[in-house]
Amino acid sequence: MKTILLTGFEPFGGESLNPSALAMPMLQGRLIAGHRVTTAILPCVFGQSLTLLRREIQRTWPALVICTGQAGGRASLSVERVAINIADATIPDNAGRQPVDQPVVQGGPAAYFSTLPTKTIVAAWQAAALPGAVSHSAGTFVCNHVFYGLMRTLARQPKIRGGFIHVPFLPEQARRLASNAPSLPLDQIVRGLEIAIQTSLTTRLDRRMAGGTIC
Ligand code: PCA
Repeated sequence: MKTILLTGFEPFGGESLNPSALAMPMLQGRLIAGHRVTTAILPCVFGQSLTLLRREIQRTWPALVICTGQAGGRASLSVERVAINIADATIPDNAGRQPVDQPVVQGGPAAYFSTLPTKTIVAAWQAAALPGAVSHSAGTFVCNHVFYGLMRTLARQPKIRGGFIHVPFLPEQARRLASNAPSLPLDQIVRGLEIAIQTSLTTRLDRRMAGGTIC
């Protein structure tokens, strides 16, 4: 049976949980559009995260790869459109590494685009009453690093579709912060990822639609 590789990240930046990791056991083994979901949790560490992702791609040989991570402060599920060749960390990763103004890949192209049907995914989220948007920046921390490395790997494997989705804080994380950070319950995050997988497997050409984007 064909496989889908779905990844989340371990907690980072002083948090004790990461919604992208908590969603993984809830989707592990799920059958979606004739494909079996297999999941992995990546370390929030430059380099190691990408090594593990590449190993999982070789092990599972998936038809689709969606990596996910937490974007605290965002109110919507966001499907990232572009990965950039910059690592510029404002905090250390979980191994204490903090690259500043460095390329993800020396000599690599400035950017890679997601090959997910981004606008169609947002339309499907909206139809399911989930907050969703296309994002044009995955940041310059470990998520963008993994996203860039993923798309570089898949550029040589054009049959495998892939991309990155950021998810908001959980309500319990937002409550712990003094500010009024936006959040989304875990069951809605899981439903959103399920919809993104389903849509990616069943949509060949992305639709053109204005709006629904964040920077
Ligand atoms: N979010 C971070 C890294 C891990 C995660 O879940 C980011 O957006 O780069």
